[in-house]
Amino acid sequence: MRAFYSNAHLGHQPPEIVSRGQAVPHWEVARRADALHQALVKGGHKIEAPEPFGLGPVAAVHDPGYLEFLETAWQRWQELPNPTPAVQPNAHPGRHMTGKPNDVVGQAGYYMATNSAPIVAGTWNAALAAADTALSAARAVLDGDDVAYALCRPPGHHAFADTAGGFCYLNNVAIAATEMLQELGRVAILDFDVHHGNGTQHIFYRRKDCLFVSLHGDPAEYFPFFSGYAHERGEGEGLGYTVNLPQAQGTGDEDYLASLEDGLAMIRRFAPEALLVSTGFDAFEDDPIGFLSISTEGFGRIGEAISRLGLPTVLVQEGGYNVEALGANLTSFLKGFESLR
Ligand code: SP5
Ligand code: ZN
Repeated sequence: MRAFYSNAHLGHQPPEIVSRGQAVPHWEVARRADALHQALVKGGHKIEAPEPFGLGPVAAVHDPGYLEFLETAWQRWQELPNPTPAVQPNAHPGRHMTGKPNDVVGQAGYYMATNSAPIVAGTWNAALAAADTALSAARAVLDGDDVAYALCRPPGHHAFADTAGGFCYLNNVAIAATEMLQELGRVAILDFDVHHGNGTQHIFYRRKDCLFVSLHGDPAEYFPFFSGYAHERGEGEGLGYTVNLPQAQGTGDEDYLASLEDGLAMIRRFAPEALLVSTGFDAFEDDPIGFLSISTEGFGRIGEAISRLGLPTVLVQEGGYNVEALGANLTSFLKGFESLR
């Protein structure tokens, strides 16, 4: 299997974030990518640097004002009195506020949905490289590979067209899917990260050429809280092309795999020409910010179940925060996936 990885992520070292009113070390750390990379090396996969695709495919998904903010915010923040090394918002528009500020502090609140996506000096380059990584894997599959893996860091599925949030800046899987839709009539995205892929859902919410299926912790009790409910099914022509399968806290392999089969059945019925998978390992039983109880072996069974679709597949890395277990979980997943190829 071809795998894509860029070390540009090393420039993205986010500082502490606030969780439940307390400053805590960020979970989305560079060592995550090292662990995943090592697992790929051990597995004998061919690892390549991504091609640069330029801003075109990124701008096909994201808002121009948002992209300008991401690119310039860190520099503008450094010009504030007593600047901190990271752009982090402290004032967000509420439900009834629609103004659009010029000031970088105001814009941070406008363009960031959470405080957990700080922008540091290397964030923009890292996010662009992660998008290129997903695009390179998509290109490999468009050119005839059966499966390709994109080791993206930072992750992407909480990024909306015009907002960062939840450790994400550019929506890597949405950018790759949009690129594939230039050449294909229909693609599906399956998201098994433990958090609802709220950004991805919103980007495709009104479209019928991209089916979005997500399994995640029940948002009534868990981040991202405000979307991922079963009643969200798409809008307009997109009605019926978004499928949310929320899982109760503590759900383990057996129940999860049964629910996954329901999602896979919908993908079969949709009959896409290719599949993209938002591959997160934070549904793991020992994830530090997890909610579900998937075992390392369970990820192998998830890989096998997805592989049984028999579709050309682009695997895009999302979350997973137990750094010690990440390599084993990726290895198990890929072994399960490749066992049927
Ligand atoms: C890509 C991805 O997996 N993003 C995850 C974003 C989760 N953000 C929530 C962070 C707050 C977690 N606080 C939990 C405290 C547990 N001790
Ligand atoms: Zn996650």
